[in-house]
Amino acid sequence: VILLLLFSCHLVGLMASEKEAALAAAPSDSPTIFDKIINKQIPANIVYEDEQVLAFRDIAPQAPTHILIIPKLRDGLIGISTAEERHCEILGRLLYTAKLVAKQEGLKDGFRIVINDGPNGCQSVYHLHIHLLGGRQMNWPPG
Ligand code: TR5
Repeated sequence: VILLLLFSCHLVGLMASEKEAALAAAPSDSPTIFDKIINKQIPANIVYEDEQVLAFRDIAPQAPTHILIIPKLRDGLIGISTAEERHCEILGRLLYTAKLVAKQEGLKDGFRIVINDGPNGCQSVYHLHIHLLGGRQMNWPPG
C-alpha cells in the first residue's frame, strides 16, 4: 500500500510538473500544434482569418476573452526574440489584428496584449503568438 501511495504521489507530481517542463523546454523551430490549426488538421475556434493572420480562442482561457493571434507563415518567428527587420510588416499586422479582434469581441473597456518569450517568459508554443485577454479587470504587475 505504501509503495502504491508513493507511486501515486510520483504520478501527481509528474502531472503538476508537466507545465513547468513544457515551459522550460528549449526554444525550437520544430513544427508546433499551431501548424495543425493553420492547416485545419485539428479544429480551433477561429474568430478571424485573412491571408497572413489567424486568430482563434485559447483552449485554456485565462480571461472571459482569450484569443491567440498568429502569423500563418512562421518564417523564423518562433518567438518575438527571433524577430528580424523583415518581420516588421507582419508584426504590425498582428498587433493591428489584435485591435480589430478586440473591437469584434466588444472589449470596449480595455484589454491586455501579451507576448510570452522563452522559458522565463513562460512561452510554451514556439510559433510567435499574441495573447489578447479581456472581459475582466486585469492585475498589475502580472505574475
Ligand atoms: O504559453 P504560450 O505563451 O506559448 O501560449 C501558448 C498558448 O497556446 C497557451 O495559452 C495554450 O493554452 C494555448 N494552446 C495550446 C494548445 C491549444 C491552445 N489554444 C488553442 N488550441 C490548442 N490546441 C488544439 N492544442 C494545444 N496544445
